[in-house]
Amino acid sequence: MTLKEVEYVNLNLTEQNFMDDDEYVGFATLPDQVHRKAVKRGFDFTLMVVGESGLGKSTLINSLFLTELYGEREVGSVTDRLEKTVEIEKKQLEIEEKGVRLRLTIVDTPGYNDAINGDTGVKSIVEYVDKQFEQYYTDETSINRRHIVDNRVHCCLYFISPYGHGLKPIDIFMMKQLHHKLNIVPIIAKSDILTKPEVNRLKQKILDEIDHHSIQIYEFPDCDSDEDEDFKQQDDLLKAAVPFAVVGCNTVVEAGGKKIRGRAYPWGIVEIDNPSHCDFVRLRQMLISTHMQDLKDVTSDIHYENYRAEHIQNQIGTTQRERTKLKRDSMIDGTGEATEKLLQQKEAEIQRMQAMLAKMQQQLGHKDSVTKPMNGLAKTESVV
Ligand SMILES: Nc1nc2c(ncn2[C@@H]2O[C@H](COP(=O)(O)OP(=O)(O)OP(=O)(O)O)[C@@H](O)[C@H]2O)c(=O)[nH]1
Ligand SMILES: [Mg+2]
Repeated sequence: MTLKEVEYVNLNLTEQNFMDDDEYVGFATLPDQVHRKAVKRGFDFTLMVVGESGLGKSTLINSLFLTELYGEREVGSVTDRLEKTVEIEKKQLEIEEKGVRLRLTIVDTPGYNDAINGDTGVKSIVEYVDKQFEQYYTDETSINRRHIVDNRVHCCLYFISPYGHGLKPIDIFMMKQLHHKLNIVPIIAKSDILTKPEVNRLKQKILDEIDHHSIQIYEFPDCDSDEDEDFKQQDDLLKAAVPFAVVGCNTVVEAGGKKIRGRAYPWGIVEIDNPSHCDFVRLRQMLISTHMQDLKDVTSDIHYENYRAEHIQNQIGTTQRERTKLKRDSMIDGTGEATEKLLQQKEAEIQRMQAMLAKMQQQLGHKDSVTKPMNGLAKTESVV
């Protein structure tokens, strides 16, 4: 294409060019088309809660979504809600707001405990996350790819104890097991037991330790420069709130004739929806109204690509071993025509996968958002 032609194509199709509406090419409706299609298809989002036992994980997810959704229903007695989670529980909900459907999956995990089930707890959670990637990969590479259900974990709320002095060894270990697989959003649990200065101190301590141990938590994207001042201010407040200090509860208390969701103590009420009491509202705002799509994009573009690269690399390793074995056997038994053909097939397969990896590496290299080391891709050279 010549330069002149490029200039022609770049002409702005505004009213000056086309006086009559009928003469528009029509691609200005593309955003509407994309919007309509997305609304029709609905949205999937999977949230996981992880952390030590008894920190209020199940309570918080109930506070975040379930109680509101089942608002009409009779709330069970308090003891119903105090049970310890003993296995990974997946809860699925469909929420509809102004015609937009959201399929929300909440993965509640059993809390671990340094002494008792630390290792097995960690292992089963990591396995769960990997299994979702594996399923997605299988679906994506299968012939019928039309109705893939995305169960990949898009966000992990990691609960940190308010009783300690920062991260515990098990927290560091667990976050390191997970940080290249999903978006970790750290949470200070049960923050009602801390005073404001204590919360601030603990937040800083946790952030320092996260940095010191090179743990990669979810990084909030920079705000677009064309956003309005109000939005930018909200965004700054959100970023400054990490790790979110939350309070969870499923009880409604009466105060001054008003019904409030909160925890009633002899000395007063902690309102979970009050931003000056805790960061619950900010966390919900971030998860639902402002960062859901970014969490999904990072999952897909970085964590899943990491998994895919590692997976392809493992496949290359297996095929290379098969090829070596074939070669060795053929040296002993002599090379038949069938073996020769098989060897060529293996060679072609290895080359195809290596090309795929190189392409992924190149694509990811161009993305500004890639700040994390690519687990799988980093090893590419040793295999090729
Ligand atoms: N003070 C306070 N107590 C809370 C809070 N959230 C939950 N609790 C209480 O903490 C206890 C444990 O809550 P759960 O939600 O079962 O904790 P969990 O993290 O799911 O525990 P596991 O299922 O064992 O992993 C319950 O008695 C809750 O009422 C909170 O924000 N502040
Ligand atoms: Mg629980």
